[in-house]
Amino acid sequence: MIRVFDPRQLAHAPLRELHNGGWTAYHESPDRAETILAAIGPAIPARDGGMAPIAAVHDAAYLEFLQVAHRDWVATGREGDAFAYTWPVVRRRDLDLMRIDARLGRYSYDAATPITAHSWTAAYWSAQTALTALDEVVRNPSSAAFALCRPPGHHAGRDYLGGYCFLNNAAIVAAEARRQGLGPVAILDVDYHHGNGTQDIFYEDPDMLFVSIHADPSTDYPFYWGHADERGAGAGLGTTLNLPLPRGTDWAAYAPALDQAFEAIEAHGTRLLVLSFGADTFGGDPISHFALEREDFRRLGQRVASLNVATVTIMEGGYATSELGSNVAMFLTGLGA
Ligand code: SP5
Ligand code: ZN
Repeated sequence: MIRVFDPRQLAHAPLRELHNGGWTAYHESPDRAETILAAIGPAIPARDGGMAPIAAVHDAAYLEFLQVAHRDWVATGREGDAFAYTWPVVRRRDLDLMRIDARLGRYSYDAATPITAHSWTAAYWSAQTALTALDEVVRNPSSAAFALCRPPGHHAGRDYLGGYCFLNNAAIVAAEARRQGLGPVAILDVDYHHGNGTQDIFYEDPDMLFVSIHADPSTDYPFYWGHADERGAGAGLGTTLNLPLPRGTDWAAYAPALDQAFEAIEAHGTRLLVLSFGADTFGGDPISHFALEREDFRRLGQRVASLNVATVTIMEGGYATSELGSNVAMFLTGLGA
């Protein structure tokens, strides 16, 4: 199986994040990707597919903001990484504000996703890494490809960042695959956290299936999205399937949800699957509360392979850095080739 990794993704390295009311070292660190690469290599670098597939998913003003935000932050006299502290949640209006703090609030939904001088570069090459993996699957339709992406993407929406995510790699690949006529396309998200950005982007889309297995948002980030009663809206009603599971979920409890997800993916007539893969379902993850073991990632890979559908796997979360490489390698072993 082709692995894609681009070193320009490593340039994004925020110093710290707000976590449980204080500062901690940033969990989504560059060494996550380095340790995965060491365990799974070799990988090919990303090819530059340009802005068009990114602009097909994200809002133009948001993309412009991402590129200038840190520069504007510094120009205001600030040091370090940029992040918001005020959000327009009450009586939102489309105000065209220039103040960097107003723009940070307008284009984010959490305070745990700092923007550095290199965040745009890293996010851009993360998206290109995902697109290159799609391209590899297109060139060899029977195959699967793994995109070693970071920063991750599934919390980012059309015009907002959050959850360590800036550009929604899975959504960009899914939209591009559909544009190329590779559909029906489905997205399966198995990161510990609900993929709220991906869900939102396709919420009213009648022919993009989004299925997510994740920690119950009643107890876990991102709280406001990912509940079982969210099923899509308008023409997209029924094309979103949320399968929240309680803290403590192990493989025995996880596997039936996976069966349910696969039923929906097969019923959709899926010809191309985009898999948002997070290894933060691991029992040893420092910010998560499922109980999958190393061997379970092989089982997960095998179950995905048994679908017999062309699959682009995109790396999302996973923060147990010392075990992350072997967990991802295990998953790829199960996925085959
Ligand atoms: C891509 C991805 O996995 N993003 C995750 C973002 C999670 N950010 C906030 C997590 C806060 C977890 N706090 C739990 C405390 C555990 N003791
Ligand atoms: Zn996650």
